[in-house]
Amino acid sequence: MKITPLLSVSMAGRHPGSHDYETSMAETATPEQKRGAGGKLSNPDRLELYYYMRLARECDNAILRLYRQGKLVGGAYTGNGNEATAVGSAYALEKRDYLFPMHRDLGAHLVKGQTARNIFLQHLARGNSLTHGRDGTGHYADPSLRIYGNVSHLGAMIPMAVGVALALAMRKEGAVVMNYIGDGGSSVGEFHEGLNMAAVMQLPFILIIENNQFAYSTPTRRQFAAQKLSERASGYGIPGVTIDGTNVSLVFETCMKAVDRARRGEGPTLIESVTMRMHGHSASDDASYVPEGMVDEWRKKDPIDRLEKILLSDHVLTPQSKKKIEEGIKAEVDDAVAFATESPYPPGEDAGKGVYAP
Ligand SMILES: Cc1ncc(C[n+]2csc(CCOP(=O)(O)OP(=O)(O)O)c2C)c(N)n1
Ligand SMILES: [Mg+2]
Repeated sequence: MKITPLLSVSMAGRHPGSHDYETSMAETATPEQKRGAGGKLSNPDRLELYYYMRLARECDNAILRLYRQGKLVGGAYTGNGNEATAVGSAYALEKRDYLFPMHRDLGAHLVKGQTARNIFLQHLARGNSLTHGRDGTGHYADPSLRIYGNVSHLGAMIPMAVGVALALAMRKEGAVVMNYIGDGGSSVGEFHEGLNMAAVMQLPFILIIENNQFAYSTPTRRQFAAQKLSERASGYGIPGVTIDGTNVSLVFETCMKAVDRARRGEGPTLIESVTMRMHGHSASDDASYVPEGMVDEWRKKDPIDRLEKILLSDHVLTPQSKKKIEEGIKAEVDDAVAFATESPYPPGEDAGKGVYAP
C-alpha cells in the first residue's frame, strides 16, 4: 500500500502564504497524471479518496476544537456528512481545471492541492494566510491552484464561475469549471441566470447542488416543491442527475462523466448530490430543529465509514494500514495547527491594503 509517498507529498505541500493572492489566472497549470483513468477508480485511487475524506474530517474536528477554545476569529462551518460529495467530485478534476467550492467543501480544497497549513492559517486569520488575515474559512482565492472560494452571498459565485467557463471556452483551453451550491442557495436568482447562460453557450461547467436536507433551519420541503432539484436541468436543456452523495465512488463516476462531457464541448451538467448536514449550520447552532432520529439514520450512511468497510472487505485497507493513515493525518493536522498558531496576525497598518481597487 502506497500511502507514505501520498502523505509526504501532501505534508511537504507548498510554502504557505508564499504566493500573491492578487495574481491573475495562473498560466502554468497543466494536466496532472490522471486520477481515475478511464472513469474507473483503481485501488490506490480509492485509498486516496479515503485519505482525503478522513483528512477533511480531521481538519473539521480540529477547527471545531479551536472554535471551542475561543481561538477562531470567525465561525466554524464543518462539512461533516459532505465529505464524499466534496472529495469525490474534485477528484474528477485536473490541475488545469477550476474549482468554485462552497462552505461545506473543505475536502474539495484539499483534493485540488490546498495544504492543511494554508487552511488553518486562513481559519486563524494569520498575516501569512491566503487573505492575509482579512477573512476566514474558505473565503479565499488561490489562483496558483485555480481555487476560487465562495463569497458569503449564496449563489453569487455561479455567474462568476460561468464567466470563467466562458473565458476557458473562448481560449480553447480544454479546462472545465466545477461549482457548488447548497439546496438553499439554489433558490437564488443567480442560479438561474448562471446556469441558463452556461447551457445556452454550452460552456464547460458543472454545477453540483449539495442537498444536505437543510438551509440553516429550513428543511428542503419548505424550500422547493420539486421532487428532485436535478429536474430543473430539463428546463435549461441540459442533463441533470440526482445521486447518493454519501457514496464517494458514485460521486466520482458521475462527476467524471460530466467533466468529460464539458471537456468535449458538449456543455454543462447539473448534479444533485444528496446527503445530510450532520452538524448544525455552524458551531453556534445546536440544530435542535432537526427531527429526532434523523441524524442517527444518516449516520448509518456515513461516507467515510461506507468506503472504509468496502476497502477493508476488499483487503485494500488493513487494520495496520488504517492505523498508519490515521497517524499520518493526525501528524499533518497537528503540524498545520501548530504552524498556524505560531504564525503572527497581520500588522494593523495593513488592514486597508487590498480592500479597494487601486
Ligand atoms: C443570499 C444569501 N442569503 C442568506 C445568506 C445567509 N446564509 C448563509 S449560509 C445559509 C444557509 C445555506 O443553506 P444551503 O445553501 O442549503 O447550504 P448548507 O449550509 O446547508 O450547506 C444562509 C441562509 C447568505 N449568505 N446569502
Ligand atoms: Mg443545505
